[in-house]
Parts: sequence; C-alpha cells; structure tokens
Amino acid sequence: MIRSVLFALMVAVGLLGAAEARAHAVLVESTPPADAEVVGAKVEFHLRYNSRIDAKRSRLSLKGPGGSRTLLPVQGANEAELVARAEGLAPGRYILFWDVLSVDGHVSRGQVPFLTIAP
Ligand SMILES: [Cu+2]
Repeated sequence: MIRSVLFALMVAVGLLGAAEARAHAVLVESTPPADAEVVGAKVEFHLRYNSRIDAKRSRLSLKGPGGSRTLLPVQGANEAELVARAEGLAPGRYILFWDVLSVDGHVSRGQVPFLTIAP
C-alpha cells in the first residue's frame, strides 16, 4: 500500500516536472541556422520556439568582429517567433545570444553561432 502510494507520488512529480520543462521556451528553429554561412552584411534573424514568448521582454545581442551590439527583437509571424535584423556586419564569426521570457514567467537562454562572408 505504502509502496503504491509512493509510486503514484513519484509518477505525479515526474509528470509535473515534464510539464514544467515543456513550459520553458526552447529554440526549435532559427534563421540563420546554427553554424550557417551568411553572404553579405545584412542578416534577418527568425527564432522559432516551442512555446509562446514575450517579445517585449526578450533580449537579443550579437557578438562579433566589431564588438557587441543589442538587437531589437519584435514578434514574428506568431507569439512563438522572434524576429530581428542586423546590418553592416563585417565578414567574420558571430554569435547571436538570445534571452527570452516564456509565458510561464521563466527565462531561457541560448546562442546561435554563424559566419558572415563577403559577397
Ligand atoms: Cu518554465
């Protein structure tokens, strides 16, 4: 009896944990994709997540040959997508750092490295 109650508790906690993990925003797809080569000095970023995110409270920054810059993210085609653009990029290696607030109130972070090459 005690064992079955314990088991039920463990299952309940496990399921809660899984629901909580799903609630955090996870990057599902990005443009450019990680480690892509982008031709030219202009990049439009599209970041698609597995859940709705708050574009106004999410941050994007770009680190590269010219130093770091903050990008202004806006909502994309839906509430799970962030869009931003960067211009005047010198050829080289960049890392886009994303820091998003999902609707469950939790922040998640990640990065997308890419390379720009001269046309
Ligand atoms: Cu969460």
